[in-house]
Amino acid sequence: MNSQAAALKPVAAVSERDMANAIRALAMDSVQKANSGHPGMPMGMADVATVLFSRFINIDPSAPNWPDRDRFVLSAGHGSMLQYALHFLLGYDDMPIEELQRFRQLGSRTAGHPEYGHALGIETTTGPLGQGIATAVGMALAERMLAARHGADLVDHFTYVIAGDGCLQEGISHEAIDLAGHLKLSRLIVFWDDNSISIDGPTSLSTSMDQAARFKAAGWHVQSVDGHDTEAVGAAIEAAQQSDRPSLIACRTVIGKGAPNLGGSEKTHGAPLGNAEITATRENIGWVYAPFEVPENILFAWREIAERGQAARRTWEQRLAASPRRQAFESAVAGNLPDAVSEALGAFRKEHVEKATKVATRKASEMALGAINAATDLTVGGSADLTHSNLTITKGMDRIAPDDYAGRYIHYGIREHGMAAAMNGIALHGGFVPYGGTFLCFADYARGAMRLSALMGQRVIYVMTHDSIGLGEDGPTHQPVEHLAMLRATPNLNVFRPADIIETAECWELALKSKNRPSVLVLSRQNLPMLRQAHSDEPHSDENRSSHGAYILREPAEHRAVTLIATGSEVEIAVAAAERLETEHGIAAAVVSMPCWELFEEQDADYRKAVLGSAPRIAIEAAARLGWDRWIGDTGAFVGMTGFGASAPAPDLYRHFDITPEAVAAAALKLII
Ligand SMILES: Cc1ncc(C[n+]2csc(CCOP(=O)(O)OP(=O)(O)O)c2C)c(N)n1
Ligand SMILES: [Mg+2]
Repeated sequence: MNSQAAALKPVAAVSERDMANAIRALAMDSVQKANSGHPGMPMGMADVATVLFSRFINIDPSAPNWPDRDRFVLSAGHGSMLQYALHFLLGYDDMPIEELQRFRQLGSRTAGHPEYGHALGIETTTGPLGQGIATAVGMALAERMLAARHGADLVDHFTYVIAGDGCLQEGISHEAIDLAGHLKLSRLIVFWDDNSISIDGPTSLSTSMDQAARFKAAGWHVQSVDGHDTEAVGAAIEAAQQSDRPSLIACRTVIGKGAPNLGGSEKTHGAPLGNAEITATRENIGWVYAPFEVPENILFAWREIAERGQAARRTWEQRLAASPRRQAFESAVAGNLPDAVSEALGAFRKEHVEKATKVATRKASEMALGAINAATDLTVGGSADLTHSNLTITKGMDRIAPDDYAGRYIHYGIREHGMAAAMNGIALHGGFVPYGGTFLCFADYARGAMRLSALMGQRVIYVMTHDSIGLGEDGPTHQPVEHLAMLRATPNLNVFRPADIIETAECWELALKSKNRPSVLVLSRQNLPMLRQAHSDEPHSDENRSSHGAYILREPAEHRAVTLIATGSEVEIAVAAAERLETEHGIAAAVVSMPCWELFEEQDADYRKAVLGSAPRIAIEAAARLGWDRWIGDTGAFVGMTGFGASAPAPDLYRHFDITPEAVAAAALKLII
């Protein structure tokens, strides 16, 4: 609690209207001071938010991460001042009034849009419209799954979302509401800020959608209320809580409610109201206080909500202390992998080095997952309808179904974007490590949410198979070319492209251990030989060599004349090229396997220098060149794709696009002779 709270005494009865007007005033004053921001949405939804918080929500600002708290997601993230005003009013320690006065300024906690990690109590980053509601679906699913494992006395909370017209117009909302309706996520309650306004003007400019019918068709419980009628809103929330389905409460509101001249107009969406209109609004709503001043009695009413939450949290803690599930629950929520995972993967690597197992890396991933999922139940898998191509399900994984959340496997349907956002929600909620599969090419469809995994630093693992022209006959629509560059350009995302079964197991271990970073496992459809033993001085070692990002797989006896750097399926080609150069031309070629650029970049300069060497370098990757110049330098060469792929058997395509040992050897000869 911040210091103002302690001295507060009730001085007069406070109405919900007064409480809501505090939000309105703080929103318009902060936006005016920043000369930037969105006052309309917070002013329009102030009444709904007040009813939700004053009568229903269970959160404790003094313990913002209490596991059984209700989750609140401001999907319409441009209305961030609603969230910040709430946090100040509720008394979050890190949200004194000065933070509202620094709205949208460098280093403040009150960023333009709510950002996870910037301030306590922000459950997820929002702003890209539609992400919040789709992330909330993952949170509500995680709640049901955790409750199925640990019981309702430990896990029993709601996920509340405020979504605008924009969130519901975005395509991702369709994926999200379809999945939530199907899975009967009854603890999900969405308030639609139904104000018929977006940036360009009335929503009638671009939509005739009957949203209530759309949600009903997806299996939701749907109500419609006047969003300024606090009794109606309260009754709707009660009914929603009773429903056995996810709920939409369409709240008819006036954007910028309270502003006498601009209210109801798109002009309040994303610009300060201006001093004259702010003065007129103060008069109109009877707010007699100075900018950023909230009278004690109103603050007190808000802080009572926090006290109620604190009491609920304490009762819950008593239940936890007495629960036989305490240890299991705490360890799940902490998200620490048991040592058994690394031990199992170590044994797995040893076994497959010895057997020289030759499989596609997608198959290797399935095999590694078999070991991982047996060693921990933190992992929950899934796929966007490509389970038997991505190979993401392992023995004994029961599926999640409507009314049955005890399983570990989620059929996300053909909804890559919804899957990625749901995985963010599952990771943010806590208790699980989500992984999910699709074809690498469809990373495009998941991109918006993948970017947020990275921005929020969430341990979400993307299993992306069919990673190049090596997928063959499905052709250029399915053959990723530019995707590795796109993923590698994304900050705080580890992109792993393992070359064989050993690297696959190593990369899985690294992904699981990256608690604050998402990972993409880029996997082949075609079989790949085990390379570690045959071409390395040390066949099996306990060391996870992929953890360096890149390492020397083959060091020639002679001083290197050329270094061949490759990832994934092209490491095999590099090795064949090195052998050819040596036997046919007497040229000493080193091979560097580089499964993860990002981790290699993090190694010290000496290690990087030793791996890359001073000889000319050639990079080989069946993808776009973009980015490779970082590693090959001015004097290097690249063997890979220069345009889209084609439809044919994979070996024909490698020949057609000249990604072969012969082509690599020829490039080497050209470089060094
Ligand atoms: C994916 C995405 N596209 C575009 C935007 C830019 N944008 C921010 S708010 C907004 C309009 C939102 O309308 P609505 O949800 O009705 O909000 P209201 O005007 O009612 O506050 C747009 C297009 C965005 N934030 N995210
Ligand atoms: Mg709107």
